[in-house]
This record gives sequence, C-alpha cells and structure tokens, in this order.
Amino acid sequence: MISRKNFLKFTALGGLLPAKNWSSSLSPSSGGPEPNRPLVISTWNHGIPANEAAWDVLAKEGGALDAVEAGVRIPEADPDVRTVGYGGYPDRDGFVTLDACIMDEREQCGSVAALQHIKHPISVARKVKEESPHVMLVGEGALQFAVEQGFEKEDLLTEASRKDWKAWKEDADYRPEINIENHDTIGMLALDSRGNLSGACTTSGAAWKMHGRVGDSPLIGAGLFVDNEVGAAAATGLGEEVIRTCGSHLVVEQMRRGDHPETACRKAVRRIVEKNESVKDIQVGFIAVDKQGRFGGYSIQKGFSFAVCEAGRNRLVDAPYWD
Ligand code: SD4
Repeated sequence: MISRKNFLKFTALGGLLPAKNWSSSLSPSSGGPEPNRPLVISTWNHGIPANEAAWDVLAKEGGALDAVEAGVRIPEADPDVRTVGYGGYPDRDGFVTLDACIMDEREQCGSVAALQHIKHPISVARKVKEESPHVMLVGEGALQFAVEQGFEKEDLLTEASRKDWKAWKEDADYRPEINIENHDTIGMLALDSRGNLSGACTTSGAAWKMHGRVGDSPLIGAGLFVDNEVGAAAATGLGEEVIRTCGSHLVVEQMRRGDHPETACRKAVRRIVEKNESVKDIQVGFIAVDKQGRFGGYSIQKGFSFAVCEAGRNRLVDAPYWD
C-alpha cells in the first residue's frame, strides 16, 4: 500500500510521470536507461578509485548507502588528494576542517561541518544520521560526537599541505578560484540492484578559507540531494554559489519535472550563470542520476570530469560546459 508520505508526494505531483523528454542536445557522455542495473557516479578523477570501492559493494548486491560511504572513504584517506579528508588543504589559519554529508533512499540524512581531526567525516555524518536525533553537527560538537562514537583523533595536516600553506601565507592572497584546474570535493551517487538511490559528499572545502567557513558540501539540498522517487544530485565547485541556488535540490526538482539528468544539471548551471555578472572565475559542476539509471553532468567552465561505473566498467567522462 502506498504510504501516507508517498501518497502526498504522489498526488502533489499529479502522479509521478516518467522522465520522457530527452533533450536532443544531450552530450554523448550522458547515460541511457539501464533498469535494475547498479550504477555509481562521482566527481573528478579521484572518483575512479572511489567508484571501484563502491562497485565492490554494489556488485555483491549491497545497498547504495554502503556503496557511497565505502567509495568516498578512499579519497578521504588518500594524502595525495589535497581537497578531501586527510592531507586536505587547511584554512588560512592552518586548520584542516572537513565538511561531509550523506543521504539515503528513505531521505534520511546526516552531516558534519568544520570537523577537525577525523579522517573519515563521511562516516561521522552517517553516525549523525543513525545514532543522533539530528541531521547536522558542527565544529567542536561534531568532534565530541565523533570521539564518543569511537573515531580516532588524528593530525590531518600532512607535511605537503603544511608546506603549501606556508608558501600561501607569504602573500596571503585569497581568491577563491575553485577547481578550474584542480581536483576537488568528491560527490558520489549510487543506484543499487534494488533500484534505491543514495549519495555522499565530502571535502576539505575551499583552500585557505576563513576559519569557520562552511561550504555547500555538508548542506543537504546544496552539495547533495537524494529523492528516491526521482533521482540524486551532487555539486562541486565554489560552494557559495551552490548554496545561493540550492543547487543539488534544484537539479533533482528539474528531474522531477521530467528533465534528463544532464539537462537538469545544465539548468542549475544556467541559474548560477544568470545570477552573476561574470562567471569568469567561478567553477561549479553538478552530477546527477535518475531513478531509471540515466546520468549526466554539467559545469560552468571546461575542465570538470566525473567517473561513471556501470556493469563493472569504470571510466572518466568530460562534462559538457556552459562557457
Ligand atoms: C566548497 N564545494 O567547500 C566545496 C569545494 C569544492 O570543488 O567542491 N571544490 O565550496
């Protein structure tokens, strides 16, 4: 029987319409329907090893939530990924502060922001979802909760990141030019063999940010959004712009209206472009997956890529862009 919650959703939509109106201008990189075939998609080239870990879960008929958590833990633990987890760039005062969120097929979510000393903020975010009555914990409170949950406190500032921070401090020139060429936040979306969607997003945020700055990545609706009846989306790039437009939620709502995931991402990019006099120095990229297993991505600038793994085949796709 349809639940009251789902009934309300269903009737508010006038019944759920299948997403049919494929845009004729979709890029060849946009996915086609693969019913009941698991799929994982994630931002940037660090998405390739992350997808592998997620695929290990999906291939054994594991759930999408377990898959995305396992997947994004890979770059979180990798000191060579300088924009996520351990080894991430610090803020302007030299503190590595991490943002992450996770959302499952029941639209349950957990989030941490400005969390220090914990290598796997995504797993803390999951604990917030499952072991607390809240959705989001920040700063000292998030750290206290993590330690109570058994997470180990570590120094996350690697020698390489300390060196880069010292070099930056010589000029202390702060221009938040995010990810035009760098590899940044990992956002990951998975569809499992039961047809359920989940997503995760984790980052050390903008390098040299003000201490206490929180970006879009831990904010449900901005850095990540999942609606298991429609689709899921995640964002990377200049978080302030994604927050202003509630970017990932916007992408999901476009899919609800019938847009293909790539078209939905392009419309969210268009919203950002329209709100700015110039987007010359702004990069934002979105990825999305719909309930039918179609996927896509789109960015403001050239240079955004995302990794897609379906049927065990993992590949990097250059996203189409506005510019
Ligand atoms: C932030 N969106 O903190 C993150 C950073 C990022 O690509 O994604 N960079 O604003």
